[in-house]
Parts: sequence; structure tokens; C-alpha cells
Amino acid sequence: MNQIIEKIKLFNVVDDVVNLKQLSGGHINTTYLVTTAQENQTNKYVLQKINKYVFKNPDEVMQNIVSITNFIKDKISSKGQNYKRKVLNFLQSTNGLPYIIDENGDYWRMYEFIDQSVCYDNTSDLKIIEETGKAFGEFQLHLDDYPIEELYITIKNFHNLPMRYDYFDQVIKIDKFDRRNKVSSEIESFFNLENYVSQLNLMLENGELPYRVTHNDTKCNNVLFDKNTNKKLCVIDLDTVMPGLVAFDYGDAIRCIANLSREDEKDLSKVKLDLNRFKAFTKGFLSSVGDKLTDKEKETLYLGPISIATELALRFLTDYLEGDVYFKTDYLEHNLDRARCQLELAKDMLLKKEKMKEIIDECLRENQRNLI
Ligand code: ADP
Ligand code: GN1
Ligand code: MG
Repeated sequence: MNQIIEKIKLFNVVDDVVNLKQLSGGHINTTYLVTTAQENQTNKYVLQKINKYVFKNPDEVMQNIVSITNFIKDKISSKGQNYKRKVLNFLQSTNGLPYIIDENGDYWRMYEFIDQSVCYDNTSDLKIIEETGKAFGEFQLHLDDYPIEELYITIKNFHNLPMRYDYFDQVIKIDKFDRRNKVSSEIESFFNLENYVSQLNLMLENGELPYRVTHNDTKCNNVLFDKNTNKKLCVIDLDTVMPGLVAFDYGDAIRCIANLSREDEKDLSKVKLDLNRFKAFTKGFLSSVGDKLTDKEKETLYLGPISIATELALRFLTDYLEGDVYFKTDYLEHNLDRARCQLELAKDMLLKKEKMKEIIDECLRENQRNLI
């Protein structure tokens, strides 16, 4: 506790720390809710240790984040709106930087906690799902004219399926923890899907699809809503904002929000893409970004959910085979359960791909009608 209080002081926070609570929910960083008080006034902050195994250059991560949050603040202010609860506000430390480095070489950052907010790991409420679509769509729209070449690449080849497969192949061969035999049927399924899910990356490489400023981690609990109205407030977890594909942001959100089960469900009969949830998210997302997309982006959007569910399954299994070094886990075979669940979801999506295409087209047509 004392060590944490010392860190907080380095962010020029002079009030007394009256409560400190760890926030779970994310798989990567270590996050605390800090409550401070001075006379009758209390304030809340988030203190976060950046995962340095995942982010090799936290300084570049923070340069990206400060720059994009300032950019979004200007966009919101120029519409005459208040950005306070709509974008993350980072504190400067006594060294003039938006982070501190502790005696272990760990990077910590601090930002304002958005009070009276809530986020959802999974919800069946179609209004909230549509609102999540609008939030991620609007996030992309805000950054549409951001100078993309100024962004640092915070994780190389993050959504590069061919590279993920190459690495998986190496990890299987090494099989450091002797776990490969247990997952031979999953390995076979992955290789059957390889060509199909590599299509988007190939189209990106040959210029058929454009790079845009994307969030790259559009999991549903990375959006905060107002506790009372359930209206979107703020997109958080900005470490992976990088040049990327619209279909991947769309797909990552779908694989999270339109799955009937939790992300680590062991009972695979519960793992299903729900087409009503799919439609609600698609409607919200495309109502924000639909008009900006090229024909090719529209045509290939349905590949995003299938590719990202497969990619994530592959990443979970890779981590299982490597001894669980990347994602936080709660029990021994957690990454294996997660991998099986996401793989099952990808297979269910493949069965529903024609339906997915129809719904996307329907939402795009509806956008056109609303424009007239
Ligand atoms: P991770 O990279 O580990 O996912 P996040 O930045 O997403 O870390 O934060 C973890 C959790 O902390 C979020 O899912 C959310 O519940 C909560 N949280 C983070 N930032 C805020 C904030 N500014 N206001 C309210 N809650 C927050
Ligand atoms: C991680 O940080 P968090 O929990 O929002 C991961 C995502 C995965 C997600 C799966 C930087 O997201 O890519 O989709 O877990 N983030 C990083 O739950 O690897
Ligand atoms: Mg998160």
C-alpha cells in the first residue's frame, strides 16, 4: 500500500488516499481504482501498471495515447461539447511525462476514473449492444483524419494472421511444456482455417484494403457507459491504437459481444454467434462509419469476426503451449478453455456467414435510405 501511495504522489496528487481497489476485467495490465479525499471532496483515479512483457516500449505507447486523446478532445470541443467523461484524461507526473518508472523498471500511468460508469463483459441488451457499435464506430470516425504515419506500432504484427500462424507453428515444434498431444485436434482445425482467415491480411498487403487508425482491442468491456442512462461515454484501453483494418475492429467487437457465452465457456454447446446481437452491433457501428467505407471494405467486413475469433483462439492456444506467459489466467488450463471456446465460435460464424453478409448489406442499405 505504501509503495502505491508513493507512486500516486509522483503524479502531483496531494490529497489523502482513502481507498485502493484492484479492478479486474482486463487480461493485460494491472489496474487500481484510487479514491482520494481532502476535506469534503473525494476524487477517483485509475492507476495502472503497463504490462512490459506485452508492450516492449511503454514510452511510445504513451506518446500515441496522449496524442490521440488530445486529438479526440479537440474534435469534441469543436462541436461545443464537454469531453470530460468522453475521453481518458491522463495526469502528468513530476518528471513532466504522462508516466513514472519505478525501481523495478515498471511503467505506471494515472488517469481520471470516469465516475458513475459501467462496462459489460457480456450483455443481452440489444440497445447497449447497438450503443457499443456506435461507440467504436465514433472512435474510428474521430480519428479518421489523424496523421496515421505518426503512430508508433506498439505491438508488431498484432493482427497479422499469417505471422500468427508462423509463430504458432514454431511453438508447436518446440512444445516446451509437453502440451501439444493434448490439442492435436485443435491444431488440425487451425490449419484447416489458415487460408480462409489470412485473406484480409493479403488484401491489406496488396492495397485492396486501406489502413485506418483503429483501436485493435474492441472488446466490449473497453467501452464505458453511463450507469443511469446506459448511453456510451468513453472508449478505453488505448494501448493498441495503431494503423489497422476496419474489419478487425468490427470483428473483435462482434466475437466478444455477439457470442451467447462467456469468453472462456467450457460447455461448447453454449458457444454461439447470436444473429440478433450481431445485427444490433452492426447497425450501431455502420451508422457511424458506414459511409466512410470503400466497397471492398463493405464486401469483406463479414470476414473480420471469423478472422479475429480464429486469431484469438490461436493466440490463447499459443500462450497455453508457451506456458501462459502473455494473458493473465485464473487457473491452469484457462488459456486452453479460452482457445477452445473462440475456435468453436469461429466455426459457428463460418456456418452463419451468408446470414452475416445479408445483415451487413441490410444495415448498409438502411444507412443509404437515412441519408436521402
Ligand atoms: P486491460 O488492458 O488490462 O484490459 P483496461 O484499461 O481495459 O486494462 O482497464 C481494466 C478495467 O478497468 C476496465 O475494463 C474498466 O472496468 C476499468 N477502467 C479502466 N479505466 C477506467 C476509467 N477511466 N473509468 C472507469 N473504469 C475504468
Ligand atoms: C486482451 O486488455 P484486454 O483484456 O482488453 C488482449 C486482446 C484480446 C483480449 C481477449 C493487448 O485485451 O487482444 O482480444 O485480451 N489485448 C492485448 O479477452 O493483447
Ligand atoms: Mg481492457
